[in-house]
Amino acid sequence: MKVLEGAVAAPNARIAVVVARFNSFINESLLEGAVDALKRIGQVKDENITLVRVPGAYELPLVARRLAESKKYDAIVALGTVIRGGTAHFEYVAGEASSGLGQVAMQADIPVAFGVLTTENIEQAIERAGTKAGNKGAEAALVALEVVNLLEQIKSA
Ligand code: INI
Repeated sequence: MKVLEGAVAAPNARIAVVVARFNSFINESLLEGAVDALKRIGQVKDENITLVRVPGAYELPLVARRLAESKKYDAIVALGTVIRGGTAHFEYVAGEASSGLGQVAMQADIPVAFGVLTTENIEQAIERAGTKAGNKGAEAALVALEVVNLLEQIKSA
């Protein structure tokens, strides 16, 4: 049986990390987790990581698309936090971020990891940004590297 499964270390990978400023106190922890995971676990070189800041999660897909189209990156890690408020705004922002980033991955044919928290409240976001529920930024970064390696394996299988 042939099994294709990507490793996590990707020393030659070129990664763009796109992070939203909205809810920045959470997003900076996601970013810290993502960069730590890329470098320490993924062995990605500092000079091969590009950080891009955008206003909010709604802007992630367009900017991710431009980055993907530049062909300068093997994967994109998108980071943001959408916290439910009293209106339907949450649904629109979270929905666009999610479906937009998915579309970018499919159109550009590179991994676009979804490191966007969509939570009911601030506590849930804090829990997922480096406290008791781990760090979703780090998880997204590692997923991006694994899929980069998996796609490479599929190509050469
Ligand atoms: N952007 C976020 O990243 N998270 C949010 O929770 C959020 N809320 O709730 O409003 C948010 N809004 C801004 C949005 O991403 C856009 O920047 C804005 O609508 C302009 O396009």
